[in-house]
Amino acid sequence: MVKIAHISDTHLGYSRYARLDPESNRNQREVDVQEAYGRAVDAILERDVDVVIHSGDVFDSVRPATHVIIGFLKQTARITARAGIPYVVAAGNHETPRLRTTTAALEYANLVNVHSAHGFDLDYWVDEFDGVNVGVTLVPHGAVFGTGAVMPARDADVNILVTHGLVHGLETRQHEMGEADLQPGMISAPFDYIALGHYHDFHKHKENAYYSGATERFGFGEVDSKAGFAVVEFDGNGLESVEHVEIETRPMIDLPKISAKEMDSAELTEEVQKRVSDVDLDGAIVRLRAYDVRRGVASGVDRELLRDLQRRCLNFSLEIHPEESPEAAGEDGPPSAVFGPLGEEFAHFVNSRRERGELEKAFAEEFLEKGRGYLTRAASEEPGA
Ligand SMILES: [Mn+2]
Repeated sequence: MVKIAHISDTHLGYSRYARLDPESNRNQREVDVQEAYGRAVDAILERDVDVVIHSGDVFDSVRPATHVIIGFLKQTARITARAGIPYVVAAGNHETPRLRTTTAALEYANLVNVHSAHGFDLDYWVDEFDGVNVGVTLVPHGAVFGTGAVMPARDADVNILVTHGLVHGLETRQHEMGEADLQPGMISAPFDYIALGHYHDFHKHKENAYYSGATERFGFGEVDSKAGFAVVEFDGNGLESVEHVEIETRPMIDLPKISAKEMDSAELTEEVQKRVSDVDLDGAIVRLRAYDVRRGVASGVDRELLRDLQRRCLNFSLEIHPEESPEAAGEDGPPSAVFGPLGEEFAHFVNSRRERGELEKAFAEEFLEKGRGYLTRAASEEPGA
């Protein structure tokens, strides 16, 4: 019997919204994502697994900040150095440098004994557990395009393929850009298990191929996703079971949409009030979308109410759509205005001044760009740095 933990899409270093964690002064969502990985490590250690496999997008970017890398190494060392459990990873699209000469941040993982495939070649790792040979073929994002069908190694008892990308027939929502499609042929060989990364929901693609899902949610496209990882067991005949283990994350709430036809500002305010009453919003990430909003109505919504909601929630955004319905706007169609994140509110302020002719075009653009830069820096700067 061999048991593995299959984890993926931890996206360490992801940050969003202007709120800072009061203790560390770092972006609160970045801290959330780091803590979600820590909770996944806790849950993995409780389950007495033989191997941990990460199927990519460990980091959210090619150049994660130093504290993000250190956070990853500290948590991962609890598995490798302290518990002595092997850990293998194949890089995803988010962390793969465009240039072959750029060093990948996953190179650091070697320092805590992780076996990491982050270049442009296939890699193979093998180990033995109670007389059972487990062979893991790793196809990192950089090798996906040049690779045809991958075959299992002949001398292993349990054969696992790890790769990162989107299988045919699935669509990612919002966070991903669709730059990582997998060719069906590549994952067609008779592996005992194919550990897939990139799609953020736990998902069975084929009898032997699963996405473990992400360890957090990275936008409202994933509001219904359950964060976690998978525990996979093998017996003498190959794959025995795949179980999704959920981990706790910050609540994300998509409130029922408002149809604002014929409403004036006072009525829209009242409707917002109704939607948020009796909902536990404290600390949550909350979105409320209003459709069919007439021109000029949104700017008259009670600002005191919106400010109060923004104080209670990690982030509260009221999205204003002039279209009649979500279908008319496209389910994630861009709103005409968002009352919420500071940067978006600032952009709205500058643009409406410009539209009214109070600011010249060139000045407004420069003002907007500079202001956004300051806000972003203010949100990400470490004290004293
Ligand atoms: Mn990805």
